[in-house]
Amino acid sequence: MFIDEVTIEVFGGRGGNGMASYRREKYVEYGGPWGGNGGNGGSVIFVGDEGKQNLIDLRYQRHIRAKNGVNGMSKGMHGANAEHRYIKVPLGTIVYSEDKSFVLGEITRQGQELVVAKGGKGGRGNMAFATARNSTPSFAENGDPGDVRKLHIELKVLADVGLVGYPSVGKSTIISVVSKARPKIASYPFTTLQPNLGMVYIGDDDAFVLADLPGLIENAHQGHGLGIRFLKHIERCRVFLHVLDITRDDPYDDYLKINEELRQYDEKLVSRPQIVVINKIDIPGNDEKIEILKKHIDHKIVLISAIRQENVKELMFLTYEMLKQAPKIEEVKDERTKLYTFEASGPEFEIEEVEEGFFELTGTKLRLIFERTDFQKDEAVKRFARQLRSLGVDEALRAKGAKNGDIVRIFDFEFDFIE
Ligand SMILES: Nc1nc2c(ncn2[C@@H]2O[C@H](COP(=O)(O)OP(=O)(O)OP(=O)(O)O)[C@@H](O)[C@H]2O)c(=O)[nH]1
Ligand SMILES: [Mg+2]
Repeated sequence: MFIDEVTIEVFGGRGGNGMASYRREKYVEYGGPWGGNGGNGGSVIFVGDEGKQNLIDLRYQRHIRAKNGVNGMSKGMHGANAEHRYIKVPLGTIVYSEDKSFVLGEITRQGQELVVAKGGKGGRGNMAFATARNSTPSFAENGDPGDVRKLHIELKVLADVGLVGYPSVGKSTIISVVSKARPKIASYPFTTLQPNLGMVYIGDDDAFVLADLPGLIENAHQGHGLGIRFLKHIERCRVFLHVLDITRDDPYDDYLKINEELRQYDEKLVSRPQIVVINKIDIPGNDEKIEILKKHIDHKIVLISAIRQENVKELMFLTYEMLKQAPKIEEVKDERTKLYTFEASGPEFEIEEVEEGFFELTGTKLRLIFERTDFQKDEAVKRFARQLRSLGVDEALRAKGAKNGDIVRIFDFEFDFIE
């Protein structure tokens, strides 16, 4: 099965909590704070891997979690950072937000990394809070939660050169004689149901990636045949090998129709460098059709017999030369989408008066300091209150008309408002 679209959920690990503890030593009467920091949570990281051909692995692991950081310990020991969770993905993988309104990034190179869910920072232990004024703080910070996101993942095959043409013209036969790819070959249409990639070596050091694609037919862009589903995989080919079967009734008409399909899908595709490959010349009696093609087509034309491997090597050399001249294709510039980093966005805090005397507080900064607070500890709660004050929350509440005894809800907790 060829999977090129999948929706998954990723979870960065939670940061470990900081520890609140004290030094207890025989000869030290008042031991100082001695709680270590929590370790950072692991991140979920995609890594480009040439060996992967499609997204099938993700299909079977829709929820990907990285580990939590280890909590801080006493005796000043810090918790260990959690290891990151690395997920291998094929080159050409594009990571979108679930609704596809944003691109988080794209993997185009072997070994390239993309953090798709960042782990939370570890909380600081009480050791870290000791100051001249408060030398024995009793509280520590909780670790931050990791990112949690739903993502839409799409693969657009990254091939340099794409074989396009009607079904049964011999595209798979060509890739099978120039690379190690071994797609199914048969005389019925739509033998190829998914893109096949093959490396074509030119001499000792040079190579390019060739893609064999399912055959196109008229109105493919409207979903006919295997249709549009695979057209996206040729978007990023820099050179097309447009394969014609000389034994068909009117190969020139085929040529026009396929080009029209490309144009309908994306105007840009028709201006890409193209070599017209006339295949099956081992079958005699088609000279007249060859003359018509030569007369009407402006692109470079190469005659081959894929099955007899005639002129196929020469075709690959020529393709390689054309590829070297061909313009680079920009990385995903999906006009509908813009690059987005998922950085926490939105106001630091917001206040809504849900009903008379009942206020609900939300916001990004507020969430962060809330998550870090250990509400079991008096001193930590006091610190939380101070942080709210310096954020300007108290003042804003008062401005909204909050009075003594009103209730203020902050995420999971409710507090009394005290003037
Ligand atoms: N005589 C002759 N037959 C060929 C040649 N190349 C391919 N064929 C035959 O044409 C038929 C179709 O070949 P494929 O390579 O499967 O064609 P395709 O373009 O990949 O077809 P789809 O995957 O359906 O789009 C097979 O029966 C091949 O053996 C050739 O050079 N000469
Ligand atoms: Mg095929």
